[in-house]
Amino acid sequence: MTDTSPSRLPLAQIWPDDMVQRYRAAGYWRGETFTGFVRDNARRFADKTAIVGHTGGVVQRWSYAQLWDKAETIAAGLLALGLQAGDRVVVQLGNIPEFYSVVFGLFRAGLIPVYALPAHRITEIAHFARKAQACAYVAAQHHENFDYRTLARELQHEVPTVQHTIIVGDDAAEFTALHHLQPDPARLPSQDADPQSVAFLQISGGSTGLSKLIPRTHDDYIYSFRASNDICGITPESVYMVALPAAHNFPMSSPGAMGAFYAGATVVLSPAPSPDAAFPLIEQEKVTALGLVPPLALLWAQAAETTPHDLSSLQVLQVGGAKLTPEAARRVIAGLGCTLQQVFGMAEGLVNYTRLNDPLETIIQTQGRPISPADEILVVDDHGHPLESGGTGYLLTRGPYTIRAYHNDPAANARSFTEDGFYRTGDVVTRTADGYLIVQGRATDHINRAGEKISAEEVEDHLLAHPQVFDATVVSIPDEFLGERTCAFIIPHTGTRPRGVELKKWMRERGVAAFKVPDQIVLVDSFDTTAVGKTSRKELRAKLRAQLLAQEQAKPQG
Ligand code: OOB
Repeated sequence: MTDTSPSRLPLAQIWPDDMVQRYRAAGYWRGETFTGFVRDNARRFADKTAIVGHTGGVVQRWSYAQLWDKAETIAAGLLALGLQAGDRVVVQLGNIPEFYSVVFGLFRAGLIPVYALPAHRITEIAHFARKAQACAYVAAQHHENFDYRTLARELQHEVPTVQHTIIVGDDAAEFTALHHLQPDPARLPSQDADPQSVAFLQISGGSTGLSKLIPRTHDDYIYSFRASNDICGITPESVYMVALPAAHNFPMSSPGAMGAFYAGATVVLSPAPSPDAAFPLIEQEKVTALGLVPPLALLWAQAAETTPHDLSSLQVLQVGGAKLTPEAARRVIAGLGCTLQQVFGMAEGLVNYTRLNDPLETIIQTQGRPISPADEILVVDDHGHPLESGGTGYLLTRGPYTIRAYHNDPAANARSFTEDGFYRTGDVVTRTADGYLIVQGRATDHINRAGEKISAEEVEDHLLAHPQVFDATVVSIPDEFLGERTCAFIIPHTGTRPRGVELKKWMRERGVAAFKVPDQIVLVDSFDTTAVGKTSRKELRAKLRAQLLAQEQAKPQG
């Protein structure tokens, strides 16, 4: 018999003792926990508005005291179902207030959220649940015309450790509705979690194959957003808007909703990142700060020129997740008229910001500098030798809020970390003499499609499973709007000619996030590997990309 019971082993994230001592002595790690700071703020800011958002078209306004009450009720309800401290729970919710009551409820119960994006489908959710050995799944009934109850059925069938599904919405079908949980307060733990323990698992962009799980501790994550608050000017008076998906690390913690809650500020949830959805809310709630990916920032700058809405409350617009070119930065500043802050971060840890009072050219030309004086930055050449400032090379980092290992993934850990604990970010950067980073590109084959990270290898695997596909190579193509788009080169099996639309439909039917479906599909007879030798996928990708771009440029305009 196979044992399907989730492991109750504590999740660990190991920094060497001397570093732990150093980070504590410097005051970076203060022994705070998520539960601790929300409980404190429920007292300090009891009646102040913590969250403004919509559930099913109805406006919700929760005070800090209400947020805490809801979190406690959810915690006691989840524990009454039989979940136990340390169990993992996959959370897949859109930008609704319940995202935070559920997450704080999980923290209060000592449970570990695994953050999925609403765009993920069964293939990804089942992978996260297996990797994390999750025993429960929390999802919205619907989001953007997708019924997550169907996904829940498949998930419970495919991953037997997942014993419970909790649905946010009126009709939970055979599952448990969030509002029908039966709280058993006697089960609530009397002590908060160990600040050095793992608080949650975040999802990596995934450069090779499927996404990895990123364990973040209370101490390290809270430090990252407490320090971000100082750099980004977040105070109790701030109104921070979550326009990108709430589960993404950028609107979560840079400084994100978590930074805003920590400060006692107000978080406003935009149900979608479009100007149509967000602009009225900015005017109504007097939003002061928010983060966007570059394509959205450009769209907003354009829409701001003709909008009837008053956006003058906006003080800081952060842009990150993908490269903002200097030209785009100028357009964003001209269109929105507030302070631009570039954010170069990663769910694994390291976050860089341009500072609000930096000279304009620094804000336009660089992706900022690290949060912490304790962030160690190495820029190395092909042989791993550190370069002088001004040199361009691979970015490696370690520090008080950068992970030392992925969860349950020895192969990825061997690839992604050096022996002395530096994380290989996979980014190619130039470091200026004053310590600012300029992102030049990626060393690995992941595609950054408007801030959404796609593993070429993962998409190739799906395409190769198609009966008419003999071979597939997926590459990124520079795109004016998205930054990068995906193109799949396909060699069909002899005698077949699959159509692009069919292959795209096939991808969707395999239950993967829509953003992974290739934007473009090109059929080819062979990959003509003679010129590059048969060894390097990387060279092949570069060659196919160059060929396509040359063809596109040769086409007559118009
Ligand atoms: C953020 O996090 P992830 O984990 O989705 O992606 C990290 C990767 C980085 O390694 C880099 O390749 C790229 O996204 N990236 C940027 C960038 N910000 C992120 N590339 C160029 N310029 C930028 N400004 O994307 C993320 C996490 C926290 C805060 C902000 C972004």
